[in-house]
Amino acid sequence: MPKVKVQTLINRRSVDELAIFSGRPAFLNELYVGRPNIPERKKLLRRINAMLDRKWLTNRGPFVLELEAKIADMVGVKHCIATCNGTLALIIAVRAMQLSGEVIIPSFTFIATAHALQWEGIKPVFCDVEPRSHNIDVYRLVDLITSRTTGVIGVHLWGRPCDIDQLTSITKRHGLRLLFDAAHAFGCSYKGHMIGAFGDAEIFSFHATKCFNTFEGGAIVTNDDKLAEKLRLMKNFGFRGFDNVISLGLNAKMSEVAAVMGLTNLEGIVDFITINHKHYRQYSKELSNVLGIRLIAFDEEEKNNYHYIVIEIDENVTKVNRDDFVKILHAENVIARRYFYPGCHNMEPYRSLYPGAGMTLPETEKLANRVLCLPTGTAVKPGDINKICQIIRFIATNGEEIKRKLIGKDDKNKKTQPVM
Ligand code: T4K
Repeated sequence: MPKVKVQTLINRRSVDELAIFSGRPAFLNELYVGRPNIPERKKLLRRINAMLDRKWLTNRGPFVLELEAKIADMVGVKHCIATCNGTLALIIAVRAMQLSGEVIIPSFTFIATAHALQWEGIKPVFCDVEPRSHNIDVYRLVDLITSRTTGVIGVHLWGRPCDIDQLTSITKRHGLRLLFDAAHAFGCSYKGHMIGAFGDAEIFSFHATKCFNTFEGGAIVTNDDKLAEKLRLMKNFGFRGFDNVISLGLNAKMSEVAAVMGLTNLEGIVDFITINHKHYRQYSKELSNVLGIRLIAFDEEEKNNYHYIVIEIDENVTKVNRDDFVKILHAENVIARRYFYPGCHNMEPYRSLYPGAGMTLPETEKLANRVLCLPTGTAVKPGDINKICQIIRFIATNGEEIKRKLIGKDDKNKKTQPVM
């Protein structure tokens, strides 16, 4: 991909100069949410060569074992079980924890959290989120517990921990298992302790778009020896030694080349997070006085990976709604994302299975229509952020006029479309 070059067209004087109308895009090439962090190539290639020379490509290879040990040490847990992705980490954790019946999760999450349960024949019961934190609302959760409930999956959305203390005490009180989907939260802490050490287990995603990636990958971390043993069997067909299958299992192993990427990225993670942190501070500063735009804040007393730059758009103030912001930004080549629109309960199969779910999820429904993720990470430069913020400010301060023009444009398009 060519390097992103920025055009100096940001000081727009009129709404017509927006690319969605007749202007030139602010960026020549697309700026994405989720461009992968790439480690130092020499080190990466050196390890790949060692792997090739050794002719050991998967199945408990030395690089996977090294990565597991390093992650367990970093997180402060006894066991790390590396997997081929975060979704399979969830699926085998759900199974190994013997979850069944109903499990409570937030609907405002990536679809994999719900799919892992449904895949295992478990009903995901969607709980609303708390509007400030975007995380599962522990007070609403209590009302959803029934005799069929066996567990809760808390999601540390955007890397910001959910209310772990409350979730721990509620699940203990009701005899439920507690799993955390920490897909976003590698490198983050809660009350000074690293995410990964809470609940019965936590899972990470090391997908290419995450702060720390192994191309594709994931891990389950836990302090529970028995659970760890089960998980290790499950991720490898249930094999204990040659020819000896002692339980049901599937193939959820991480490959050596993924671990190579992980080990090399681990050496760069402090730098990646430092860049993310700087970007977060810049966004925070440059959007601080834009009316109708709220940047989701991280608690800087804790460890954060600052990997998601999330804004909430208040259409009542900006006059332009979130979806129109998306269209305008995309026209400028800023590929902002509507994570996690429209909420799991509005996607299949859940929309058909539980058609009334939205009635009990008012905050989720609101957020799903207000939230927007902006580009950050090592592929984004401070000058890019400055321009993105200028565009956002321009949209927010010229909302009325932009909205009128967008409606006019839509009407025109409708008229020019042939009648079928
Ligand atoms: N739980 C939660 C809470 C999660 O957020 C996720 C994953 C999981 C569980 C499951 O973990 P995994 O099984 O995925 O390990 C992306 C990721 O695919 C997904 O991992 C992630 N969450 C989710 C939040 O985002 P999409 O559909 O947005 O991916 P995609 O392909 O549109 O990529 C996003 C942008 O990144 C693209 O617009 C361009 C850029 N990109 C992407 C890739 C893959 C690149 O520049 N290079 C690349 O190689 O889901």
